[in-house]
Parts: sequence; C-alpha cells; structure tokens
Amino acid sequence: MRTIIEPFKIKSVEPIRFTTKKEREIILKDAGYNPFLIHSDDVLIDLLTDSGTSAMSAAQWAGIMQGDESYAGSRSFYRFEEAIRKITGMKFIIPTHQGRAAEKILFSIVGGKGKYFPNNTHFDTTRANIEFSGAEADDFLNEIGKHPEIRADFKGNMDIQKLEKFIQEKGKENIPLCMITITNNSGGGQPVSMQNIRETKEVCTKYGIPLFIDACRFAENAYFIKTREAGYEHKSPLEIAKEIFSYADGVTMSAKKDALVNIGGFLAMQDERLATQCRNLLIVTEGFPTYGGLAGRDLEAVAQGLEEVLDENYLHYRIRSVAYLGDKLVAAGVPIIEPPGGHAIYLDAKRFLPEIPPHQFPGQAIVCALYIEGGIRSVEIGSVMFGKNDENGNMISPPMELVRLAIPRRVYTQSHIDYVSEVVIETFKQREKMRGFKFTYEAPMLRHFTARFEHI
Ligand code: PLI
Repeated sequence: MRTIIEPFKIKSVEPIRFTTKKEREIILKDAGYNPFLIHSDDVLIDLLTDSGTSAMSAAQWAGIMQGDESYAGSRSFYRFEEAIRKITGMKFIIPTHQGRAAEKILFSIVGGKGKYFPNNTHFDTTRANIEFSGAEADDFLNEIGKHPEIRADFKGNMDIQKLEKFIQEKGKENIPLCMITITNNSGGGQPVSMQNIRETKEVCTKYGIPLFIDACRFAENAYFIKTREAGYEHKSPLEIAKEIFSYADGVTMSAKKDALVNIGGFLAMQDERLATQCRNLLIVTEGFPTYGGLAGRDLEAVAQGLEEVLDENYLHYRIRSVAYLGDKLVAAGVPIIEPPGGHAIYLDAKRFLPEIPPHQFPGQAIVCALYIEGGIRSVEIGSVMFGKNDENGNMISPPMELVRLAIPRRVYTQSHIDYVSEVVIETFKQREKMRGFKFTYEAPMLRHFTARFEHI
C-alpha cells in the first residue's frame, strides 16, 4: 500500500521557535511545572489540544470575508443553521461561543441539586457545569474501555446494564437527560458503536429520558463506525452521522474540534419548550439567538468546516495519521491506550512509570519530561485533572493515569509526527530518572489549568 498523504497543499505557513533543553528547564520551572502556563512561543510541537487549533481551509477563510455581521437575522446564521440541520436533523439550533457555553446554558436549565446526569465519560467541562449546577455527573464506560492494553473496536461504549440499573436506582424523574460523548475524549478518544448509541437510546426511551450527544468529534466517530462496524462499510460519513443523530433528542458541540474552526459551538434540540428557555438564557449570557457569542464570520467558517470534515479522504488521512504515531510508539514498547483513538494518542502513565503512585502524578512527570526533552507540549488526563479529595484530604484517583498527545487537525506533517515519536521513545528510555510531583497551588475546580507543582 502507498503512503497515505495529507489531502491538502500548504498555502500559508507559521514559523515555530526552537529552544534549547537548558532554556526549557528554566521555562518549565518558572511555569510551576504546568505546561498550560507556558508561553506558546516556547513550545516546538503543541499537542496540548486538538481544540481550536485546526488549520482552516482556503474556503473557510473565504467564508470569513463573506460573514454577515448583522446583529439580527444574519445570513451567516442561516448558513450555519442549515449546515448543522443537514447533519443532525435538529429543529432548534443555538450558536454558542464554544462547547462549554452550550453546556452551561443546558445544565443551568435542566440541572440542580438532586439531579443526575449519566454519560459514557463526561468531559471535564461537562462534569464541571453539571456539578456547578448542584447536580451529579456519573460515568458508565463499558468495562473494556478501562483497560488501556486491550485492543477492541469500540472502547468508548456505554455500559448499558449499569446505565439502566442507575436509572432504576436514582429514579427516572431525577435524570433530566442522558449524554453520550463521541468519541470518548476522556477515555482515550475511543469511538462508540452505532449499536451502542441505538441501545443507549432504547434504554432512554424506555424511561422517557432524552438522549443528548456531545458531538465534538462526531465525524471521527462516524469514520470508525464505517471502518469497524458491520453494515456501514458502504455508507458515507454523512449518512452515518445522520443515523447517529437520529437517535438523539439534543446535541452539544464544541465546533473547535470537528468543525475545523478556532472558535465556536452550538446547542441543538428537538424540544421547543427547552429551546425557548435556552435561547432566553443565551440572550443574557452569550448574545442574540442568530449569533450567540460568535461573529458572522465565525458562523460561516463553522458551516464550511462541517462540510469539509465529512470528506472521506480527509477522515482517512486523519484517523490514519494518528494511528501512525501510535504504531511507532507501540513498536518501541511505549505503553499507550490501544488501539489509537481518533484525535490523540494517550500514553498509559501507570505502565510507563509504575514506580510513581497516582498521588504523585506520574502523568504530569511524563508531560514535563516530554517538554524538556523535545519542546513537546502534552496534557495530563489523570489524577491532576480528575482526582478528588475525600473528607480526610486523601486523593481519590480516576481509573486511568494518561498523558494525551492531541493532534491538531491539518496542522502538522508526517515529519513533525516522526519527531514526536523520536522524543517520546527517548523519554521512555530515560524513564528511571523521572520523579513525581506535589501541588504548591490548586484551584477548587478544573485545577489542572492553573495548578502549580514542585518535584517530590
Ligand atoms: O472547549 P470547549 O468549551 O469548546 O468544549 C468543551 C468540550 C466538551 N466536550 C468534549 C468531549 C470536549 O472534548 C470538550 C473540549 N475539549 C478540549 C478543550 C480538549 O482539549 O479536549
């Protein structure tokens, strides 16, 4: 088979700045060993996130020029609405400035004390918005999804039995909606099968609970269904996406992922009463319902991006280029979540650094080592991000300790990725030298963004 090439030419380039190892040691120390606090000019390859970091196409930039900046009734809004409706079939489409703004509006209305929200795995902002409302966020990831070393096709699937048991225990009247996140970002960017989405919907229907899809990476999920689930191999990504959303009563989406833009999001639903409540809150917090926190030009770029992301050549390249990095690391013995996910490679910090216990943040130790070794910025998804303290101040760790290498869309070439694999492999070889960390500052919520650390 021939090399799978980037399905685009590069028209505009942005230089990256090289630093020395000595310089990076100082930079990282000054940032309290938290790469979120580093100046991006000091990063060589930025794999912190795939969110808002995509390269836009010439057609998207052309759309930027054509944006209609009218306060009300903008032409760009109607294009945005049509593009989302074509894929999701939702009746009510509400633009927001990013995904968490959609979550904030939704959970301010349906959340509150005594309410429960199940999901395969809540992303951190979703969990935070639910908890901020006073409600409880609960994860029901299928058992196989919790074992990084096991290769399976759909490790993002919901545990349907546990979900149903939970609904019976808590009472359907206390569960305003159920969510499913595609792909499952916090569990390794792993896809959810169509069958599992259908079964989740069946359980929801049985108890009269609406199903909302967190659709950040819906196109990548659709492509996994096409290549891994029987009966979908001849369907287009658009046809598959339409079927996915046919099981949903609502959608939240950060357009910063699979809409290939740098800012944007939306909330969409079939229920008019809920949509009216959401729009009323939108006016207070985001803006008028035909722009909702975005400029007309942003709405154009989202509409165009949603078309481009469903292109099969693009998705083939996208999924393969992430797997390319994963395959190189596995061949060198580096422990990762297998198989590679859709938008990122997740290093398994528990197996990478078995000597460093979760409360000493092995993931953070790897994140820091990758930066010093090669100027690569990654993010810990483990006890720093999701750890909680019990009443005695002891940390309760999440099931996995991971380091995410998120691949921005259409940004890095194969040689950048070759470089990344070399740095990760070198870091793995030197793992005996790595030490754990402790907090010197931690915020009460979403602590990973602003935390500061020192070496143990
Ligand atoms: O970053 P926002 O507010 O546009 O979107 C929040 C959000 C919601 N759901 C999921 C599954 C996400 O992955 C997500 C944002 N993800 C980020 C920022 C990431 O780095 O993965």
